[in-house]
Amino acid sequence: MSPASSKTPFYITTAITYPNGAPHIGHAYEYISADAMARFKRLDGFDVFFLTGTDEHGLKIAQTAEREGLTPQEFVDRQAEVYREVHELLGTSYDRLIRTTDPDHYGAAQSIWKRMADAGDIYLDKYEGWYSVRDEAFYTEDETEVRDGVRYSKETDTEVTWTAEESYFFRLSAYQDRLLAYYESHPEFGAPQYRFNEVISFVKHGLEDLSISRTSFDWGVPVPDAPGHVMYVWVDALTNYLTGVGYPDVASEQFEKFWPADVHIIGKDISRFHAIYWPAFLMSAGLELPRRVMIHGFLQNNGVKMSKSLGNVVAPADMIAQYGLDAVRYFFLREVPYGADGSYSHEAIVGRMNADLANNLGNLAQRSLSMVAKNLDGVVPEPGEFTAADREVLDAAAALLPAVRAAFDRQEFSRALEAIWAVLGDTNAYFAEQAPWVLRKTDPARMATVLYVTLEVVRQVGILVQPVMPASAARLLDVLGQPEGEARLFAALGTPIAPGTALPAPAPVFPRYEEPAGA
Ligand code: ME8
Repeated sequence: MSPASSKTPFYITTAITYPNGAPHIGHAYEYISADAMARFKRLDGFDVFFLTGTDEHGLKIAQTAEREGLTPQEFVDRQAEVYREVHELLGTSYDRLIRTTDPDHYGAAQSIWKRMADAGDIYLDKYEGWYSVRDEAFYTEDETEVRDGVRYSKETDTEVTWTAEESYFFRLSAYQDRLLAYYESHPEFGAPQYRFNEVISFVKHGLEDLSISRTSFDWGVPVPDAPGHVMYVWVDALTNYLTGVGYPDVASEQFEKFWPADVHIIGKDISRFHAIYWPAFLMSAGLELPRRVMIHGFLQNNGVKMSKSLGNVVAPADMIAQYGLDAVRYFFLREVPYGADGSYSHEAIVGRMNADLANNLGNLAQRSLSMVAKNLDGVVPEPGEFTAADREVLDAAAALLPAVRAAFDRQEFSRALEAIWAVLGDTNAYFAEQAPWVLRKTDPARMATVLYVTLEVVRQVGILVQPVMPASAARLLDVLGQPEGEARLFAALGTPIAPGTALPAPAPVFPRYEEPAGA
């Protein structure tokens, strides 16, 4: 075994969530997708660091805390725990759950501020403009509109209020050309292209300097040497990606190894912060830029936007209780092309569970395994010479890893799963055509070969779906006699299942979803 230090590092992050409300399916979607990516890279031999967490400062948090009669600190302590529990429920394999109230994060945020100030990019002026507390974002007058006497952000439809205060500014306007040049020379930086194009056209329209401190409240990271000023929450929040890997100690082993991040996973509403402000801050601070910002879409309930007033906000816990964690993980990653907006519904989830999981994968595994148990003493048989039909499915399964890897590297999770299920479809057809239950009487040696081929495809699939369905894949690999550890890494895909492997009693791994009686 090579030592861990020789592995290629891979650093992945999610957005850090505002913990002011209850976790919803949109959050779960982001955590699940980033988690699948992190697990994929670990299985593929990378040294992964996976960061997620909570964004605990800012006016929105301070106001919510006040409404609940708590201090901001009491409020975020309580809410951070709620989000920690969601991660536990989802099986998120994070390496650190960062909180922007963690002591090391204050030092990191103040350090990047000082670097930007030293670069001459921060100056003191007066801010006058429209602020959305909900978005923690500033809007220009023409980005807002008035309806029934209330002014809203056109883009996000949240209320904005007139804000006038002394503020530090970041010279964002000076970065327009450098950002455009960077996008041009790094075509992998923003994805998917159709979402990143919006970012590019925003930058092309011209950038205004950004207000980056507030004096009207104190729930934030203090600006160095500027009493009364706290940092604009987004300066503090974005810096979490540096804190998570050891910044400001840029000479630390962790920082040298993991920075720059390989991919920031974020939703479409915050692409401007990640693909414009964040690279500009890093350029100013003389730090490397993340390699990629992957912008996912929004999930809707039955095609309708989730909102508290409509009462259609689904709690991740309820969905998991109903369908099981792995079915939910599979559904989200398979159903919606990553980047696009998507919708979920009971019918769609049950459809995927029964067709893809119970039928195509579960039945194939169960039928082949129970034939081995009944007819071959539960031992993986020695195959005979492979026919063209055998070779076709075996070769298709062996070709999956490069295809699935290429898809994951672009966060095209649905394409990866589609490729795997295409092979399962072909293998089901092969199994039906070869009819091993007939061969049992006519040609037992040939039956053994067909079962061997089928088990080998199921093994490949079991290994490859681990990032998406960790617990079910583990059970599948258990019944295939594949021990935990090396036999389950992607490196093991090239070594076919060993004849003579004793298999435990087969147990179904993917049950059909049955409507509860009376439903
Ligand atoms: O924006 N579908 O936090 P947040 C899919 N604190 N994704 C959704 C979604 C939906 N319906 N609703 C929200 C923040 N999201 C900041 C981030 S990062 C330095 C600071 C996504 O709690 C959203 O796009 O409002 C974002 O990526 C994440 O959930 C957290 O949103």
